[in-house]
Amino acid sequence: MNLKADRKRVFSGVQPSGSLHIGNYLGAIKNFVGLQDDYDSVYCIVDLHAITVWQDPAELKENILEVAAAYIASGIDPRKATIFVQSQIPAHAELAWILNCTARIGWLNRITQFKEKAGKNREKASVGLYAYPNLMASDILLYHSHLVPVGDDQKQHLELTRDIAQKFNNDFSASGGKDFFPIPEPMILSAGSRVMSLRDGQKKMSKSDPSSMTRIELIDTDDQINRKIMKATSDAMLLPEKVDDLEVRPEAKNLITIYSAFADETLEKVVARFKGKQFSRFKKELAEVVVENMGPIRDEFIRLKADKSFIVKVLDEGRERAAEKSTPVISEVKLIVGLG
Ligand code: AQP
Repeated sequence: MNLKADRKRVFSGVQPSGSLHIGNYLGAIKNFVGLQDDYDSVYCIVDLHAITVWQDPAELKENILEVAAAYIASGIDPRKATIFVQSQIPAHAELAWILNCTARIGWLNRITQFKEKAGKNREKASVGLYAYPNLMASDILLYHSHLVPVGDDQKQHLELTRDIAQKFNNDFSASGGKDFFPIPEPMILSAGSRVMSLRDGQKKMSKSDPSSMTRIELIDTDDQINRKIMKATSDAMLLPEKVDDLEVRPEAKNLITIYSAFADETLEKVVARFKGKQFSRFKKELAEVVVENMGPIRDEFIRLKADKSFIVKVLDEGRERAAEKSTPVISEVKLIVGLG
């Protein structure tokens, strides 16, 4: 059986867990677009991940379609890339169970995202939230993926995926597992790989933050973008003279990083342009560059959201293509493990 893709394969996903924001866009989706011409690109809507924390069922259904619309509005072409819903391919959950038996508890205990998301109430967190990284490993390995474009927050999960793949290959080397899973490489682009909250430069911009003032959402109007940026937390000083000065000024660093990512300019260039200026002046220009980039994506996103039959068709076709790619892998995994 030939499990090898003709081209190297890229896999990534976004959770339909709320309104997407510029962190998701800059840290992940924007990079997906650039890869679709050169790689066999598989972009998933990871709804099984989303339910590791409670989701309103009606909203979840809508959010799934919204992530698909956001992918396409951002420039992912469904004729080039496979766009599909994770729960529609049961092999994700099947392989995740097998990998639950490969991964070690000690490995999961080190995952910082679980600690952050579970917070003080760890005993009350779902088992799914704890085992989340194993499901993510399953998503990636099920497609024999080589590259995984993600934001900086997912780096540790990627390292775990590599450990799981290596252990699986070793554990089953005698029954066909040797080199079975390619060891995937993370792809973390520095500009925009960690966009912080507009209200707290130490906290990641996140869909689940209760305040929408902390993030710029894909759906935001130009006015909302302007207002959120003008009200973003800054500090009492003028803009810094050197990039190094940003290290102790998290809010300034965040706003300058966002500018640099959207304007596609280095931090050095942005700092040189605005050094010694007032935040109010800089924020005005920042809002302009964000509106210029996100405005057309928002308009297309709204248009696509209203065209449900098109989105459903894209997802149906994506499911078929994802099944074609993943069925031989899960069948082979079962043979290797001795199941069935
Ligand atoms: N703030 C961010 N900066 C850069 N990249 C980010 N990503 C998320 N937040 C930022 C990247 O977006 C992709 C999809 O993320 P996800 O949907 O899997 O969930 P998440 O990482 O947990 O993101 P959120 O927005 O914070 O969602 P909630 O609040 O639901 O947990 C990933 O590649 C991620 O790195």
